[in-house]
Amino acid sequence: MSVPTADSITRSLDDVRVFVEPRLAAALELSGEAAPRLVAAMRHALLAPGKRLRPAIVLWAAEACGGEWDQAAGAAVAVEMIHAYSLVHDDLPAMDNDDLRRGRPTCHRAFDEATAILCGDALQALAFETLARDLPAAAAARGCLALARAAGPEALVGGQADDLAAERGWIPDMSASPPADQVAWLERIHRRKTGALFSAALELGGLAADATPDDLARLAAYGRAFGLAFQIADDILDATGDELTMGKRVGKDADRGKLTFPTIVGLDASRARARALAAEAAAAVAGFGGRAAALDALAHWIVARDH
Ligand code: GRG
Repeated sequence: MSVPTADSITRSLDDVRVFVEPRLAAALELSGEAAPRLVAAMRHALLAPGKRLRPAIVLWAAEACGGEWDQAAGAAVAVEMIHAYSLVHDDLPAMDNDDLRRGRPTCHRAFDEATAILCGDALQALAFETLARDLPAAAAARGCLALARAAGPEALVGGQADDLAAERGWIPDMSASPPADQVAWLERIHRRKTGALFSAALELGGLAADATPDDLARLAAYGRAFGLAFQIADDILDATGDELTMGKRVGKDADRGKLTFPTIVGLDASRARARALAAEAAAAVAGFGGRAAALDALAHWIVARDH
């Protein structure tokens, strides 16, 4: 498949936003039992202008497997809720202590710390409610299992906890270890902290479209390569991007002396690895043919983006 232009993937992501954002807003139309300040914080976190990569991946995975976007809409909303919750908690003073997210004040800045904690808690629970309600029963059960694993102690939360442990000196410092060990350690963090949710998004899209085991295996292979490509690109952008385009603080990894791909292997080798992984991801879904055009385009774009 040909390498996409930045314009074509931007248009495809725009289509996803037009489809998914009203559904995100509708998911937050809660009964009067939900506390108004909490709901306002949830709206602030979930409806802020994100790239909506994870919902896009859910919808495009469903499309690759011959499904319709409508079948996968609830799964797309659920994954974005988990992602938004993780960003809110990651930004908290006890974690990264950030002021800017998606070009806006972070949740605890716009509201307060306690409300931001509760906002994350509520988004996480609502994600599973949405998934359980919107998918057919068998797909919902498998989908909840996949999402719970991706969000849990062996993935998102575990990766975050180890990242924090390294930053705070609770585990031995890796900086004196051989570069290959540092890369292996970093990949293990990213596979859990970032990659697992992308993999869950792919699986959920497949499940919503009633994918075959072979199709799910292709999506899983795409997810493994894509997740790492995304993270290497994110590390490169943290080192080279600007705050205005990114909508968040940049250079913070270097400021904290954190291990990143560019600090271990340099910018050129990081770019080469990210491009190789993008090609690997695209190859994994080549068997879907034209139905995986968007996933193919996304893999190439993710390593060439500027935000
Ligand atoms: C607090 C349990 C818990 C986990 C936090 C998501 C996360 C784990 C930390 C965020 C910090 C970070 C830079 C993570 C790696 C890359 C990442 C997830 C970036 C944000 O994703 P994008 O670029 O963001 O898709 P938008 O805002 O466009 O959705």
